[in-house]
Amino acid sequence: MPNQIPPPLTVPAEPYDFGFDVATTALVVIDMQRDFVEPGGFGELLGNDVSPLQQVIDPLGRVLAAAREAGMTVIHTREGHRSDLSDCPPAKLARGNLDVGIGDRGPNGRILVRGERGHDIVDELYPLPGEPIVDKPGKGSFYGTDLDAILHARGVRRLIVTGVTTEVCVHTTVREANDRGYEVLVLSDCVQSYFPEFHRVALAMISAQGGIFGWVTPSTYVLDALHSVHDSAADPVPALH
Ligand code: TIU
Repeated sequence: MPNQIPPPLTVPAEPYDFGFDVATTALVVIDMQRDFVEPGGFGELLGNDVSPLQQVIDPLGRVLAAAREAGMTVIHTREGHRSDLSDCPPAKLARGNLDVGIGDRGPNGRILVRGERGHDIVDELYPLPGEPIVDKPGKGSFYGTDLDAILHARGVRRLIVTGVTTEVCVHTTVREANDRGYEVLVLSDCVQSYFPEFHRVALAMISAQGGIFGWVTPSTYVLDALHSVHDSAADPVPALH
């Protein structure tokens, strides 16, 4: 076989085409946890209807499968805290004046506490062994975590970002990544918000001003690109005579 340098891939995006390859790009799946996506968790306690977030599961599942098949790095994040809450800032604990808040018991266990059922990722998108899970105390995936070290160790320079919620943990992560020199593509149908207007504007803010934070595109283009990697890898090797 000739050397295995992956082909450069290009997808249409706002504000212009985004180029990537599977070797230097990671799929980042942000906070697809029961506490945000299912009833009885932190999202609902904050007064939100969680059902819009469930729309992300199907398209994101397809991207996850294609990324795995193409051999791309896949990283999952979870927002949450130690069981003694020692890593939760008092300001975060107090925020919202909630009767039941972070660390309190809900239908899926203690809210946003590591090891509890609600804190974990939904079954449909569950990490495979070997896919790093980054537990983060805040909204951004870089703050207080080893995500940057993991990406550096793998030579990753570009991120394809998915998950919830668009204007909170996704946006904070995109901003953190941008300031650290990563090129970031956000998949518009694989991120969601409890607020349709915030979702729309948050995406517009990323690609405005020539891509001030990054690029935005629907997942179909990335699926096609990733499938082309897999298809070309599956091409029969000419027999040697
Ligand atoms: N409340 C809300 O929209 N989001 C969060 O608190 N965390 C994440 O976005 N993951």
